[in-house]
Amino acid sequence: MKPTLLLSDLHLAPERNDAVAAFLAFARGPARGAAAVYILGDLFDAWIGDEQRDEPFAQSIVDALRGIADAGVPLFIARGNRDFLLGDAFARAAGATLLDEQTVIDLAGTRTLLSHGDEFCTDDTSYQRYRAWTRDARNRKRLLRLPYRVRRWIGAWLRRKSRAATARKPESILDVNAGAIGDAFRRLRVSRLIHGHTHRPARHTTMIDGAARERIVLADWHDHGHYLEVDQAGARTREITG
Ligand SMILES: [Mn+2]
Repeated sequence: MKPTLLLSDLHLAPERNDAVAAFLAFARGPARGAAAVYILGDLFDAWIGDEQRDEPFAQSIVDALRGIADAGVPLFIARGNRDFLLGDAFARAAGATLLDEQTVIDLAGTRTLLSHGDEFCTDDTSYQRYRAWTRDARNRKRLLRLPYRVRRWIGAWLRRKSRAATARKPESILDVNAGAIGDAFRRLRVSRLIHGHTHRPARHTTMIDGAARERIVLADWHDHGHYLEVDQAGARTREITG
């Protein structure tokens, strides 16, 4: 049986040569032999609207995604907090299906919740206010009506602001909240949760209502490429370089 591959937080940008090379190698290699590929948010370090496809760098990534889809591999992409403006024109060009914020699938026989994961960081209240604003469809429309160069400026400003805020906040509030995780496991009746966002790769096992549940946190692509491979035999982490 072919494995399903899951990855997140690639933060691809023209200047991030290693991550880009690793992603291109992933798209040409392991992705094409997969049962399905799920990218769980922050594929791009910034996405300010689907016009970005016209930029050569974005075009090269879209082409690589298209290569996966054209090989007959179902490709699913969730929006992260950096690329929350990914839209239908992008998805069509990439041959991908955009995922809802939370998606429950049967993954190799295990009922699994897939998410970018930032909704679980409820201790960071200022971030949650920002997140709620960006996830509101009316606000997205408002943003997308602004000229592209204005959005580019806003995007750069937001990234600077986010870096400064993250550096200032205590480590503990940047991680997920245990209560929010427990609620999601119960509400969606899943045994496994796979998410990214926190850049704290790990496999956590917790008992909830007398049953063992697993939470897998995907690694970011800061040093090199990482993905999770899941099939009937279990889940394994893999690394890839360009
Ligand atoms: Mn994120």
